Amino acid sequence: MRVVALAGGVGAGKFLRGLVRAVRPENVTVVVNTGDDIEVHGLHVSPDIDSGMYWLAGVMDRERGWGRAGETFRGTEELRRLGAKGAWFGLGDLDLATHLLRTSWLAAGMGLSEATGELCERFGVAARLLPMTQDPAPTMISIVPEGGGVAEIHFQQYWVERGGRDDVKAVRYGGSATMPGPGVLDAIEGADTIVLPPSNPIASIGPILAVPGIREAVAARRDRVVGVSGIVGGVPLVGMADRLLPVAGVEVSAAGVAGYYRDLLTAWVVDRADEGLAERVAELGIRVGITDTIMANDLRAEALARYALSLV
Ligand code: FO1
Repeated sequence: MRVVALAGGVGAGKFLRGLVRAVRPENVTVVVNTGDDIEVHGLHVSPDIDSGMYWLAGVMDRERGWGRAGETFRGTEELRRLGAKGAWFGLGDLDLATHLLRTSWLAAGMGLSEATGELCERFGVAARLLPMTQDPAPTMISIVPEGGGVAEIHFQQYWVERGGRDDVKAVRYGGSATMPGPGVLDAIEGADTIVLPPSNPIASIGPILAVPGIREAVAARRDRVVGVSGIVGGVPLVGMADRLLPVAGVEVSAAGVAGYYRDLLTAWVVDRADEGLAERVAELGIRVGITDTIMANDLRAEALARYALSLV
């Protein structure tokens, strides 16, 4: 069985660890959000690619949710001491190796997709990770700064530099002027099942769907698409979805997100805590699955992945 997952962030990372236990990793293709990518100290940082890669390689920091386990930040501390612009973004010392290698390959003319494949091979990741696009596609957030007016800033400035505390007025996806990365459309067209893991719909999945051709390709396979809600009991399991969903006019609930994806889904998995929303989801013409969606460990993630796959 060939499975494609659209992914970004912690929820996807946990889910992918379960997915490669439910399906042979060689048969899993992950289309990854690059809207979070940012250049820091001249280095190309791809947080969601690295997140997927580190989670699948088993070298992630489970508690922090991003970066490497056993990480130190001596380089970043020194950069801060030296007043480096951009040192608000914490690059771990182990993580730096990834960014240095990737950046050197990109500078030598390699594409982001090939560089991702090379890194995954060296990290022993058997699943295929494909950047949604090889073109720059930054997700931009319009905020209301203290002095008033509106300012548009990079997603990482909003989330990391400013701590996600601003009032958000709009989200703009950079991918709308780009084309899908190599292999992305073929993977979607050839998949037996397409999964939307419990990732942030606006910050992680939205940018992927905004790359011209991807939403259409997924919608064309709607009968094979299953998603898992990352909102449980009206609260996101991690991250800032509660702050971004209302900007897109989406209710912060498992039913609200199902509505946001309604043209794409054949089935939607909600947590037992949201059993009461099942009827609303079913009214959208979407099959509802109810199970325990909290992925406390790989076994729970595997059970969730198996359950989601069983619905299509
Ligand atoms: N998140 C933070 O909250 N603070 C950081 O300093 C930070 C650095 C960082 C460096 C590399 C990387 O791959 C991820 C990093 N993240 C950091 C996580 C990242 O900002 C977001 O959580 C993701 O982009 C959302 O998926």
